[in-house]
Amino acid sequence: LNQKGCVVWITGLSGSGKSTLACTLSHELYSRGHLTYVLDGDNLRHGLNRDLSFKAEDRAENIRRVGEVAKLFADAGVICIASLISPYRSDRNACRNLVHNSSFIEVFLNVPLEVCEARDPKGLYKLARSGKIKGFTGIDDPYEPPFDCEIVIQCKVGDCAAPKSMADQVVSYLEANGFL
Ligand code: GGZ
Repeated sequence: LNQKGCVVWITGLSGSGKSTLACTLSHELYSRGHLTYVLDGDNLRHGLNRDLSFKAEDRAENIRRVGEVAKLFADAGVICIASLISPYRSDRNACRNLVHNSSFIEVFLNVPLEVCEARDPKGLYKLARSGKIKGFTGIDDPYEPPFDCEIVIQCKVGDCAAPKSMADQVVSYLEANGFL
């Protein structure tokens, strides 16, 4: 394995396309002969993190655990792709410090709330708007965008890039910075 491990940390709202980007990026890197592993927030909440709620303290613990696991993968030389809402800057920065700044690549999937809400793939925004889910990120719970992250993927109303071109943006960064 001729590869330096790293953590690609994808943050953004529910419905912004984090899981799709993670999966597309993973396939793209695999096809180029790189070893990757995807840690998806929503999936991990069915297993490793099944005891955690969406309160701020539990989100912090969720992100801490995933950060620790991501670090193990990176230490093993794997490109670990983590996709979690991770709405708090302090939690993301704690991961950055844990993993080591030089191998932590924060990707902000910047999709307007109205776009995420129009997609509403699981109907969760609808439930949040009607008050059936409380503390939903972007509705009645905060999302703190990064001040300064390695990659910003912009999506505007009516103008979102295809997942493949978003993944290519990350691949270019990894190439330019010696991770591939
Ligand atoms: C945000 C919630 C909530 C609340 C359930 N707030 O889009 P999804 O459905 O498939 O992914 C979301 C997932 C968020 O899990 P994370 O581990 O990524 O969150 S965090 O990083 O904030 O800990 C969403 C679903 O869980 N979901 N309730 N209240 N998202």
